[in-house]
Amino acid sequence: MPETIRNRPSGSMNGGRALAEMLRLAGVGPMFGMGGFQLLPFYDAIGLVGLQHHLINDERCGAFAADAYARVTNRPGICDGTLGPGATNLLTGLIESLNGGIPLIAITGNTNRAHSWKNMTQECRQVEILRPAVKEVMRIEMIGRIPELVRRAFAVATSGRPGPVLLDVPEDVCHGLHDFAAEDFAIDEATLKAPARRVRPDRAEIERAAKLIGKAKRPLLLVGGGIHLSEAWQALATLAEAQSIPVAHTMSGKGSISCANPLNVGLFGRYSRIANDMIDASDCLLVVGCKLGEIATKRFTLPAAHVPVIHLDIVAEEIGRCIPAEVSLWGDARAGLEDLVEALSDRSKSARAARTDYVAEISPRMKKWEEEAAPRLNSRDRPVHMARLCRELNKTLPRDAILVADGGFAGHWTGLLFETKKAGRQFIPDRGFASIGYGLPGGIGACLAAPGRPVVAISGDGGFNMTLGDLETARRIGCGVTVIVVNNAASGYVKALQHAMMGGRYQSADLNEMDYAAIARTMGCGGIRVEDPETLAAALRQGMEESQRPTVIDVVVTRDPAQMLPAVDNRTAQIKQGDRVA
Ligand SMILES: Cc1ncc(C[n+]2csc(CCOP(=O)(O)OP(=O)(O)O)c2C)c(N)n1
Ligand SMILES: [Mg+2]
Repeated sequence: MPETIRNRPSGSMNGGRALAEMLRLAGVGPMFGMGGFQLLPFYDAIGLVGLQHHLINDERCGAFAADAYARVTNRPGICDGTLGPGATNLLTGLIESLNGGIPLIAITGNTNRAHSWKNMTQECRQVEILRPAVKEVMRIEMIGRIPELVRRAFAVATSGRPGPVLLDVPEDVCHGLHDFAAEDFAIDEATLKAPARRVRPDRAEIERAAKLIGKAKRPLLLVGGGIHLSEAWQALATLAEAQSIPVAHTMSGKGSISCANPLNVGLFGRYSRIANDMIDASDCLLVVGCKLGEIATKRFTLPAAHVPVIHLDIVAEEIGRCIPAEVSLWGDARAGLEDLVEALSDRSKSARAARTDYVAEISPRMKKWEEEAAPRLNSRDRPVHMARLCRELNKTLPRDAILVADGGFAGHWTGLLFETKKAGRQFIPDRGFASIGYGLPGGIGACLAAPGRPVVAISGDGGFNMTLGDLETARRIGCGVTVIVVNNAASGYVKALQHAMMGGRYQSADLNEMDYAAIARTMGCGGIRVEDPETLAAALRQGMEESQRPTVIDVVVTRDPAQMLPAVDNRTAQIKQGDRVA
């Protein structure tokens, strides 16, 4: 074990203390949870060992906050829940992390084993309920094994495709005493951050991929969220620039290269600027850290079957799952991209020369798209047009800002229109599970992960209502997050679909007209209501200047369900019965 780890305790201590000592050794950031009897010794030890923990008003929000913390840092986010309802409330958040490949450790209290299964209060089969929501469950059956199992939790959370781990702690394990030796407390530093270890794809497959790319006239990179987990931004830019290969990205893959990079062709899949057309005309697709799921493939209609696909992924069985791969590169994204750069290095100059006309297409096509979209992007409409809101975010957010986007329209509009100014995970949508309600807690987690950087969260009014109680959390912990509420007084996505597909018969789709800025002010937060798009930039700046308390910017957007769908020109959307448009 590395020498850098010092101050290891020894002697008799309870399980809760041992757990906290291990998390201290791991250098974890702020944790999120709500206490109960079973984990009390752990809570007591948190302050004693100098860790930070924040009471959250809903455990699901704790898991979301930990997930966003992990996305910013690539270090496991930590959340906890007490026996029973505390544990089951974690479920939705854990699935977000599982599907998104996000390293996270959840700690749950469980019943005292001397009395389990005798109608203990709040008891349920929580381990079985949570098992499919995590990468691995570790039930701690012996106090003395706490250090070993915490070590393993970090190893599982940060290795391969990262993911959430559940540490289930029976009451008697948490409260009981054990004599620990100093050397029990050790941790492998490599496992404290994803990726814990990097594995390189097969050399022969790299050569086959290089050959395919080498002879392609119109190769295209399709990049997903794996790029951020692997921190492969530089390797991607080097390959793309050395070989003149444009880059398209999923929502989670935004920031794979800066949106301002001339090789960026934007989002592909359900919504696209020019990327889907580029896919159609491509003769070689290089897919990196992307599962090619429903949205990325427009419900499995992209790409056309004849285009050869090279698929690079850390999960072997993900390769070829949705789209057959001509070449399978099983390994870490950064390592695989570096190997491709090397394998193609003697062909760089000729490749760039051969693809001069190809990459020269990008700028005029992106400009043409922008000109067509300009009336919406610059719209002075009242209520505010979503495209205008996105443009104001692009103009106002500084280079290092983070935008957290809730499920639903907030995510889809910004997925298409938000532009990062540099490479990195600066756009955080919850595309693992796309639950609404991620925006505010995700904003809290991102804020704590990135002190000094402006964090803006964008959420629908429905999603915000779901988690409004945790505005109190943000206020209490002095978190300067700016929360934009896209206020359409509706479960807008549902209403837009009912408009398009059900002949305008609206069922359970309307919300009350509310002023969320006024609610925020009542809760001791900043609150600004925006009805005029010309005042958006000033409101955003004011929100970002507040570093000690949250600001809610309530943006009144269209109530017309015909105008809600997040295509750039939603009037062109052709919806057939049974289709999913958005
Ligand atoms: C927990 C959860 N329930 C239901 C959905 C389905 N859903 C997707 S978008 C949406 C509308 C949410 O309303 P709001 O947050 O106001 O966003 P809007 O579409 O109005 O912008 C719903 C219900 C979901 N994604 N997550
Ligand atoms: Mg809404």
